[in-house]
Amino acid sequence: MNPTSKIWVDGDLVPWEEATVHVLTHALHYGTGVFEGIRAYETDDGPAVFRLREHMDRLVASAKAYRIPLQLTGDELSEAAIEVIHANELGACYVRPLVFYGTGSMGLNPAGADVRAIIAAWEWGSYLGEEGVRNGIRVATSSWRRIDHTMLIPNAKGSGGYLNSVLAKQEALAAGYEEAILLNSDGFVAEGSGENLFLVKDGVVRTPTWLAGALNGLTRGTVITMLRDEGIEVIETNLTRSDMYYADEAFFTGTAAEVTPLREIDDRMVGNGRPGPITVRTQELYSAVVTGKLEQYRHWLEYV
Ligand code: PPE
Repeated sequence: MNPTSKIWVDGDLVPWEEATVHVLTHALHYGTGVFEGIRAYETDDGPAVFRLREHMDRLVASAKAYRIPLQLTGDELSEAAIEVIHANELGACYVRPLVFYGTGSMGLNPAGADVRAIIAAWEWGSYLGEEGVRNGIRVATSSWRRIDHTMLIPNAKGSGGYLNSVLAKQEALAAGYEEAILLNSDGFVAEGSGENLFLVKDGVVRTPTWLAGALNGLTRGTVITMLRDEGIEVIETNLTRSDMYYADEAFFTGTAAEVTPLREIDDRMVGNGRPGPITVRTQELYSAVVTGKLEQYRHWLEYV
């Protein structure tokens, strides 16, 4: 990771190396934070952040769900993100806001700890590798099940919840795969460790509903809208492990991962092992949308 010059910390732009926290930060001990992942892209009219306001609204909603009294609005956070991109003279980049309990309280009850907010931005290439974006990645079903609605809040991006994703990711990498797919506690497919999953069978696209415990991904929503606008049928439904083995095509979506094809699932080739036509079309459309090439989706871009 290449450091940039400034990070926004509680309203001020501070030098990268000075953006530090105390070791008794509540979130460090108990995972009491919520975060976002946002990307900006180069367009013909300069850099633009993709669905900035929706990401910040989700951050505010995550904070509310975990009862973190965040005093900033979606608008204020959006402005701050733009400020960070400007300050670092970034074009295409990844933006990481984090809201967390700081110091002032130890023990599980965070009351008394200050609520902190930071926004960092840096250049971040392909999350699952250039090669993966072109030719697809090899994934495996995790032995870890996705956190569910009875334990945590799967639709919130809560820091502590990501220990679940980290376990799944480490397990997949240690076994020689590039990414994990997590089933939920009922055995239905939930999502990747940091991506939503789509399967294509006989020209129809299917993806788990958010009730399966998947994050209600903004990229997922973007892809569903784009594909439906193209006249391709997209169904949100429960999916099983065997649905993955019978799929003609499979791909992940996420802000970081964008649209990444899967070429093998649990050592079974997906289709003919090459990214299929709907996957490739989805990649093309997504890249056109985020770079402002398609007029009808330009309202999703916030120009820097
Ligand atoms: N599921 C999970 C568990 C998840 O973390 C992400 C985003 C998604 C689905 C896709 O959501 P969306 O970005 O709104 O389409 N994961 C973020 C963090 C990745 C990381 O390693 O950190 C991201 O893509 O920015």
